[in-house]
Amino acid sequence: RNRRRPLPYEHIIVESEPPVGIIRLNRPKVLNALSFDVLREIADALEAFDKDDRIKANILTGNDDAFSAGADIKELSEATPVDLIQRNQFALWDRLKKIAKPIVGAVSGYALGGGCELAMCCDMIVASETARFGQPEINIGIMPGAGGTQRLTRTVGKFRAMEMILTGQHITAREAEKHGLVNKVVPLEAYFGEAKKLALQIAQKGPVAVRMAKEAVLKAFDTPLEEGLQFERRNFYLLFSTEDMREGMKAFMEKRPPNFKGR
Ligand code: DAK
Repeated sequence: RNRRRPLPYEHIIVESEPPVGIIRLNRPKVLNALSFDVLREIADALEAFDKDDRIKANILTGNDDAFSAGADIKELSEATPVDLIQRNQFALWDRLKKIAKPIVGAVSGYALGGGCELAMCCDMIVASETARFGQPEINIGIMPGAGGTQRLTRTVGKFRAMEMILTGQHITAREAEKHGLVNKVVPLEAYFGEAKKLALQIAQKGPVAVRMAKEAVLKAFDTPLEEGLQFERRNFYLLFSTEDMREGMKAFMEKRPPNFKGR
């Protein structure tokens, strides 16, 4: 319990508090700008938690002032298309997309550009009242490049997404809540605790069912309904082969809490 293990990370702080894995972006001087190395570390840490049986859910967070102000503009300013291709930064974003265990984003302060896109890679978002979301890339002559035009549009709708992406204006946590971009907004002192509550709640469920359910929900983003329903059905059938399913239903009938084993 509350074990902290020092890991070889430079730009993030990783805390293993089974059943929750916590990843904090830690470049406060640049508002947690996402350099290539930060992203790589986030992907490494999430993959390590995916392999750790004691961890059932993750929290991805920054600090009170910034979740992340986006891609590291210093690093990008000199880049050529060939640099971008060679660095293959998109591969890192693809790794984030493949994380199997749920990720709760705990967002306070700025979540801009790549930072907003990183928040949208999470499965749920708890925001502090001070959080601000935006895709300001247009202000520096580019456009969202890590899913913003797609994920934001699917989440808040075409008109709102156009406004944010074409004007670069930020929206407040309350507006984000109204438009379905965050699960809940709480006072500054409470956002991390709320995120943890959500993670702990999920951690009590059967891990295989959680994993299959997450996968099926994400499938809704890139499949037509019929195909998505087929996918859901496969995962549903599969859960009937787990010990956790027998245990869950047995526990219900015996009026006791289930003892899930992730088998
Ligand atoms: N990159 C680098 N440094 C940043 C930064 C960023 N995105 N954001 C802030 N900083 C640094 C500032 O330069 C400043 O450093 P010093 O001057 O003290 O050395 C320090 O953080 C504090 O920032 P400010 O002094 O500006 O603080 P303010 O409170 O006045 O303003 C702000 C806060 C968040 C409104 C402002 O810093 C700001 O507008 N920041 C930039 C926000 C932004 O434009 N973000 C979008 C970046 S473009 C890709 C995938 C994705 C992307 C790119 C490629 N591939 C897969 C290839 C994504 C692109 C983006 O995100």
